[in-house]
Amino acid sequence: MIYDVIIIGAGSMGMSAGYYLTESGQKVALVDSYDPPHDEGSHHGGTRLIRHAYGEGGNYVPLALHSQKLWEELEEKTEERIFSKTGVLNFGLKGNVFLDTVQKSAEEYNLPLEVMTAKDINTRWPGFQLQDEMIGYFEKNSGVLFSENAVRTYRALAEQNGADLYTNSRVQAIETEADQVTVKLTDDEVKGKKLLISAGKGTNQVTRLLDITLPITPVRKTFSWFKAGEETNYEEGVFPGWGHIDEDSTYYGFPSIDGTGLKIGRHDGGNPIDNPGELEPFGTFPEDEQETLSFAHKYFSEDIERKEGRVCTYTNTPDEDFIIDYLPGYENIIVACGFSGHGFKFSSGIGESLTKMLMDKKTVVSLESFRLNRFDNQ
Ligand code: PYC
Repeated sequence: MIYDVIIIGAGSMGMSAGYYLTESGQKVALVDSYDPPHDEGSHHGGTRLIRHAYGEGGNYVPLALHSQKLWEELEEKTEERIFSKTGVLNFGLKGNVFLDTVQKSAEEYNLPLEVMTAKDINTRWPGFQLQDEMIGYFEKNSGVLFSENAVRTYRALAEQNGADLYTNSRVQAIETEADQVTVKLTDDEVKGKKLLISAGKGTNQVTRLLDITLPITPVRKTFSWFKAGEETNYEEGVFPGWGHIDEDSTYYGFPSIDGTGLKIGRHDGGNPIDNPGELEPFGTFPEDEQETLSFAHKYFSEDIERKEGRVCTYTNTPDEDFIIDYLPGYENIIVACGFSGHGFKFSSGIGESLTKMLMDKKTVVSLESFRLNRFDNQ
């Protein structure tokens, strides 16, 4: 059997593409080193934020809005829990570039955005204790995505549509011809007309089989769930999703969902991963414990305590923008990687776009800013 498309890496982007491809009648093989959803990629830990007024750049807004629409369609189609409209508050000091970009993005795309003083914020959400000089931008239409549910749902639909999954399968070699790609696995072999490589932190292990190394750095990250004395201040329905940005650090977090506890992670920094197969467990480094707890005590409440900490990965590009492009030298291989810790929210829109690219059709939203040639002169 010759598949229309082989996908190496069936996490957020790969599984979404698997779903949209099979919806379009394509015969698809999905290969993954584990059994998705799993906790070795960038989709676990239950939740991710979706923000529309985008601080990383206004160019992301059309993709964020289109992805939001697709998430809502997925939820309606399956009745699975995919999105919760908690709203998202970005806060920090006035004049911060990220916050200014949030405001400009909202203006450019006419998105509802409430400008709030620290006093407004502390009054509306008593779980915050922000200092007077801080400001916040609240977007009520954004919120929380249930990332593992989403990957599980895409998988179920792709399989119903006839996709074949090769789980717990490692890629050993890739052979290419003009109109065919052969992927050799430990105990199997799959052949397809086109190949999508969306292998997260393992992407360069795959592309190096074709002598190509992409400008991406896998990084070990941590996040934790916390309990507070006044639990009700932090519950979904009361507390928003949020991001805090200042000169030295970026933190993000989620309300407590179904009693899981307030979730907090640090977005910047992390520990570069030398061997993608091995991640040091939570607590290995002193900052795993200290950073988010100090943050919670400073901006939320002194009585907050950690319940549980976990480890995940980001795959960062030098400019923290994504890579979605043809693999240099190949017309039948596309790579989607380098999501730099802010990609999950877009995975519905990116999976749909990858489908269009693989079927030689025009994408709904331009992906021009994610091309590899931006690194040509670096
Ligand atoms: O992009 O908002 C985000 C985000 C939250 C957690 C990791 N990334």
